[in-house]
Amino acid sequence: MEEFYIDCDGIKLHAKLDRPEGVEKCPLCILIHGFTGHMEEDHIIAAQKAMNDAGVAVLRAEMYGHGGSDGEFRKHTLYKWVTCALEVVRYARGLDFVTDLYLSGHSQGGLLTMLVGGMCAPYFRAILPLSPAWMIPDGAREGRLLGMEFDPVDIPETLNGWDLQLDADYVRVAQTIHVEDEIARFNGPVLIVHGVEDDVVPFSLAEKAQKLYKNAKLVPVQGADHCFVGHLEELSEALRQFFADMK
Ligand code: FER
Repeated sequence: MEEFYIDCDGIKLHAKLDRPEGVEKCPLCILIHGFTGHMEEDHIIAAQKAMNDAGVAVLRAEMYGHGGSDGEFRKHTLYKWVTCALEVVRYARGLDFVTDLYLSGHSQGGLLTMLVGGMCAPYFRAILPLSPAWMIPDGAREGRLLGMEFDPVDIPETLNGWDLQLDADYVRVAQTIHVEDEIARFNGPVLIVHGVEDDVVPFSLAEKAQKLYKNAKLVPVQGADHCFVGHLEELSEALRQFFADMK
């Protein structure tokens, strides 16, 4: 494992690179955590290990305001995350051992995967949104986020929900994002893995995304919650199988 920082216009992004043993060149998957998350969460580590087992190097990176990266949580927005992710993609494309590039992320990182997947479609062999929280932009437009309701026109300066504080800019930015446009721009293979009992991001959203993508596979994980607690093996198996099929 190599640990380092990727510079994003003066914002330091904390990153770790894990390469499978005994191979010189291999594919690489960028892997991003979710909202309030970080790269050491159990489901992120499980995904990283499964990908390594499948012969894929994994670049975990923490986005603005999260984990060991710069930035304040309350000031993060999806634009800032997109800007960070584009810099991580640039970094990954400069690594000379990499054959094919993949992008994956959990929840808000899954939403990011769908956005950047559309924006940089030709760069990715496939994308893997895990429990993607792609209802966030609609929630921002409708005034429903963090389990609370607010005025989506006259947005409160601070959203207080789930014991967190988030600046209004998070909502303003999310309101401008149209995930369907980026879904339509990605024609390659997509793997969605989603817990059927997820009570943070409903499973029905994964079914909707699977239908909208031209070439998506959905692996439902029966009995699993948002972070696949107690079901990490099913998540790992879905990832190993997907990468085996990519060979
Ligand atoms: C929300 C529901 C889910 C929300 C964020 C999430 C900002 C993200 C969850 C995650 O990334 O795990 O209402 O509001």
